[in-house]
Amino acid sequence: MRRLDLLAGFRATESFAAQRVQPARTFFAITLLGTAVLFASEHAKAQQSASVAISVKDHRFQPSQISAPANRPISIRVKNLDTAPMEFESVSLRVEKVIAPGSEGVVNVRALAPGRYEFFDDFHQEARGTLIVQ
Ligand SMILES: [Cu+2]
Repeated sequence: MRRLDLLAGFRATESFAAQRVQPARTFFAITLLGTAVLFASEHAKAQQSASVAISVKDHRFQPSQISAPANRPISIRVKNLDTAPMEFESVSLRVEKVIAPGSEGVVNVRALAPGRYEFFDDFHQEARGTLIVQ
């Protein structure tokens, strides 16, 4: 009889312990979730594109140098202020986009390593510029 009481007591303690485990498990799950959210937002920040603007007037880029942060996709807004179409092109960036006169085009570029990336107007090759990624 005594032994049974002891066993019942032990079982009670055991189930009590099991109940105590729940909050710890919840805490662990929340911590894990929090960490995941933190990593996801850091990743989102890294993937958020940086925006740079440039214009073309009289077949010249204005300004002729633009800069953007490294390791983030870049979206380059190109405004063509001329009366002729232009084509924003870059071999190193592997992009090419025709922009109608008086309109604007967005050239999206992948995340880049720091460096200098040349671009030009393929229709008026005297128009040249540099994207400085740092
Ligand atoms: Cu071209």
